[in-house]
Amino acid sequence: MPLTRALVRQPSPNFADGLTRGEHGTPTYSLAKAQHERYCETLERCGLRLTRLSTDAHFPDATFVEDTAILTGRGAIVTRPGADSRLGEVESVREALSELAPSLGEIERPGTVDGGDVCEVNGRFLIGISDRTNEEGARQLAAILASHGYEHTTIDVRGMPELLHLKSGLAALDDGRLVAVAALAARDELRGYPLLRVDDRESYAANCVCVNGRVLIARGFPLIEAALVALRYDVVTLEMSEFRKMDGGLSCLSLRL
Ligand code: CIR
Repeated sequence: MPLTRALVRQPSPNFADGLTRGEHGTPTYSLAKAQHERYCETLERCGLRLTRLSTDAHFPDATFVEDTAILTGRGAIVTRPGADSRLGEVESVREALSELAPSLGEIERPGTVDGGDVCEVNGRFLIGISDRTNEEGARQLAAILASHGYEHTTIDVRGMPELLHLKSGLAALDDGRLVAVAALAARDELRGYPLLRVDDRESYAANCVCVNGRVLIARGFPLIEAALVALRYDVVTLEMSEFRKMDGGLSCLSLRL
């Protein structure tokens, strides 16, 4: 089934006040806004109709909408983000999703789940346990998914501090191939999947997004771009420098359904 819609939220003027490990400098708002606009245009070119949520200065990380919900082919699950400063982001997302998809449930306290820890591949959900997604949140999510016929695998990434979320180092393409950083590619939980291993120098680019046959990747990572082209994927590159400064990747800027 092709994707038809996406929720996005442009960065707010105080975007730089969001959470970050600060490894890549301070973002420039005007640049982030321009990069976000290119991202939105690309989603539209891939056939998606966008719902644009409004910005709210109380939530400088709210442009990373992916963390606030899990979308499945059968409906949506609103999360409970693991960072306190992000908890309130879900309200506007819940409201917007109520018009677009049936609700399958919500993650409840004391569970926490960030959507960046959840990767669907061929109807199975890989759920990362991280500093943001706790075991209780993963358990609740797995139970909701199971009640709608979905299987899951949990992957504990707490020993991998370089990954904020599971999907900081992992993506699933439309055909079931995984794109993964070396440390994840070696994990038993991912054995058996066709897999493209990302060179350590390009680990940021593992977080790519497949939309209706196109693969969107961060610009400036020639090895992964060449590898995807060699495998005959239709690759689109996007400048992501300002979002990287806030520890965000391509997938976190939209919820796609
Ligand atoms: C945060 O630390 O929550 C944000 N600055 C970045 C979230 C990125 N989200 C994602 O990778 N799914």
